[in-house]
Amino acid sequence: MNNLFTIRKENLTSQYEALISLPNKKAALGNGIFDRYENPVLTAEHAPLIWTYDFNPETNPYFMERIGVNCVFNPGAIALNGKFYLVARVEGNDRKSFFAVAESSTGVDGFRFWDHPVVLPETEVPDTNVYDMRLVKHEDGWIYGLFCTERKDPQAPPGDLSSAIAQCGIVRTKDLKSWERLADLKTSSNQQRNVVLHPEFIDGQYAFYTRPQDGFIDAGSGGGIGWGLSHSIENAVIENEMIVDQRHYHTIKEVKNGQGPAPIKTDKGWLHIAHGVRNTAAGLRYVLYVFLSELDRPNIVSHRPGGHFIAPEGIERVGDVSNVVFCNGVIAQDNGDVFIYYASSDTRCHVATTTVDQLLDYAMNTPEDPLRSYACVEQRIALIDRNLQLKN
Ligand code: M1P
Repeated sequence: MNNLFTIRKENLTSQYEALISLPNKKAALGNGIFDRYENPVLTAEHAPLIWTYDFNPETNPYFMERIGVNCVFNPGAIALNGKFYLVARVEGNDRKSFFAVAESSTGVDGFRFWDHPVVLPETEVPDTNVYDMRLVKHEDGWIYGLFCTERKDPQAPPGDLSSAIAQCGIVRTKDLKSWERLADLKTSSNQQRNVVLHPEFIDGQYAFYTRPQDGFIDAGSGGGIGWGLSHSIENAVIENEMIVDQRHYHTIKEVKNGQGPAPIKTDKGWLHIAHGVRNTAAGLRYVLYVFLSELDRPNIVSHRPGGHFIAPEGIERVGDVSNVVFCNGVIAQDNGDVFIYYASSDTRCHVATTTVDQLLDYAMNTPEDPLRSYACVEQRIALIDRNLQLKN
């Protein structure tokens, strides 16, 4: 066996093991709403070396990378039997994404990918690209994964090799190992991304959060977080789609928005984490926001804390698609602890921790966006004056 092969293999293996065993610590004093952590929980470097290198010295004498991984982001999340699982979007150097399961016993560090990525069955019309799985333990007993399936737009004019149609693919599993593909969700919208299954039946039907759009990137005259019901999950069809949370001029969600993970059930209502997008001279800026909806009517919003909940900071601001935070995975434990998995700049995955009580306090006591600078100043002066009174 040649020396170069052995040295590279050994060094890369110990570097990989050091990365996986790196303990993660809470970052210094946060904002009281959630805690960030010092290290990302998953990155391209967390891809097992057996995914990317050929370990045969005969066929790979330089121990050269054969099939690279570009980034690991936008994970769905679920807790099973006391362990934390992320079903991450892994993007190869070839730009195609696939899903892979990473497991941890702490939820904040030690995430290790299983040996094999998810084998996602195709439908009759194969997906070109799949991404952003939302995992939901539904009360029917299945774990569902709703994800975006993207195919070339058949109406694209010749020479246009970018236009795509995004729709919602659906799979289900009991163990995250074998996955049954169901028919894609049917709605009347040209484009559907960020579709999420509500964990409970509503009026005996499956309930979906949707995001109807006119174009692949642009909301056009559509957009907003939608809602619809379907009698079947095997052949899910939404006939009536209503908008639950609209886009709004001069807010963090003026260009588009989308439901994040399935909402968390609390005694005060359903807690939602969503993303909002606005345009800037530097391109689109994605932030996370929170809202609360009624317990019996999850499609009716009761509280809308103004502004962003998490915005990209520091290293999070830089990546393949910079200035983006995106969340499609959250784990709420029975003791009230909440693990929010978010990705930054379509490149890596992070965790933020908080509790259901903190999130409810935030959702119910943060004032709504008053939509005008003058009204924002009034809102802030009211806070200052109350504080000054307490000081005196
Ligand atoms: O690049 C930012 C995000 O863009 C899309 O989200 P949305 O449909 O809301 O614009 C998705 O492709 C998402 O994966 C990506 O992180």
